[in-house]
Amino acid sequence: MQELGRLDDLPLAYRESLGAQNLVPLWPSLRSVLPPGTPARRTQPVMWSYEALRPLLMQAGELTPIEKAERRVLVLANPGHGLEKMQASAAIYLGMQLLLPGEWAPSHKHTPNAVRMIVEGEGAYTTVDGEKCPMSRGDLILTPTGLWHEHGHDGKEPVVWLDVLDLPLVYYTETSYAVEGKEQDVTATRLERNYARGGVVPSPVFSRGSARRYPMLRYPWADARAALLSLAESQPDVEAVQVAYVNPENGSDCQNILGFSALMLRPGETLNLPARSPAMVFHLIEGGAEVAIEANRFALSPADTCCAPGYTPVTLKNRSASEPAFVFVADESPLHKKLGVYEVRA
Ligand code: 1HN
Repeated sequence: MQELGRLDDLPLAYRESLGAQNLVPLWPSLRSVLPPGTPARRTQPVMWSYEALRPLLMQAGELTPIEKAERRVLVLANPGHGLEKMQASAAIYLGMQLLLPGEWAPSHKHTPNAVRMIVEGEGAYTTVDGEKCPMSRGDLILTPTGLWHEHGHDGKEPVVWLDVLDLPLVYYTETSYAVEGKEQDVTATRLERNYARGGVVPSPVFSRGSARRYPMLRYPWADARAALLSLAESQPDVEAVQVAYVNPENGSDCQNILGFSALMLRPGETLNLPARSPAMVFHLIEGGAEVAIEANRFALSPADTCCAPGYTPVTLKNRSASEPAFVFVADESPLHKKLGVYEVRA
C-alpha cells in the first residue's frame, strides 16, 4: 500500500493558512480513518464480575438516596473507550441499576432505546407506556425510544437489573435528550400474554387502529427458557440453540438499533461464533460458561457480563458437563444491517 504524505511534510505556513480557513488536508489521515482490511477499534474484551460489583452497588444504595440519583446505576464502562465515555462498545451502554424496597424512579421518556434484563430480586416493576411490567430474574423488558417509563418496588429485597441502551450512538448523533413526566396511569398489565401462543396474534381485522410499533414490552424468562429447551429437544442437530427477541406481529428485531437474543449452551457444548462486524455483550442468566475472545478467557458465573469487539471470533463453552447454561446476548446487528455495513467473516 502506497505510503502517503505526512502532516509535517507540509510547510508550517501552509498548515497555518489551512487552519485559519478551517481546512484540513485529508491524505495525512486517510489511512487512519480507512485502515486496511479491518477497522480500528477502541472496544476491548472486558468482563464485569457481579460478585465484585454487587457490594459496590449496594453501597451506592446507602450513599445516595434515590431522590439524589433518579436512576441509581453503576455503568459497566469499557476502558478502551475511556471510562468517562460510559460505553461498553461503539453503540452499547451497559449499567447495573439498584432499586430498594419502597423506592420510586420517576417517569421520563428519552430518545435512546433501553432494555432491562432482570438480575435479582422480586417485587419491582417498570411501567412502560401505561403497561405495568413485573420484573423477575431473566425477564427482558423493553423501553423503546419515546415511551414513558418509571420503576417502582413493592417487594422486600433489593432488585437489580442490567440496563442495555444504544445511548453512545444516539449521543454521538446529537439526538439524545429526555423529557420528565408525572406518574403514569396504569392502563394495562402483562400484554405479553396476548402473544404467548406461537402462530396466533391479536387480529386487527375487526378492530379499529393498527398494531402498535412495540406490541410486546415484557419477555418473561420462563417462556424464553422453555422455548430454548424445546428447541434443543426437537432439533438436536441445530448448531446454536438460540431464540431472538422479536416483534411478535412481524418477526422483526424488537428494537431499532440493538438486537437481543437468548442462547442455551447444552451440557459440555462448545459453540464457535464467526467474526461478525457487530460488537456483542454476553450476560449469564444461569449455569456456568467460558467466553474466549482472542487471548482472553472469561469464566462467567450467573449475573456476570462481558463484551466482545466486532470482527472478532468468539467461543462460548458450557463449563458444566451435566447442566445447560443460559446466556443473554445483546449486539449491534440491527444497526449494522440498517447501515449496510453488516459482515460475517468465515
Ligand atoms: C434510563 O432512563 C434508565 O430509565 C437507566 O432506568 C439508565 C442510562 C442513560 C440514560 C437513560 C432508566 C439510563 C437511562
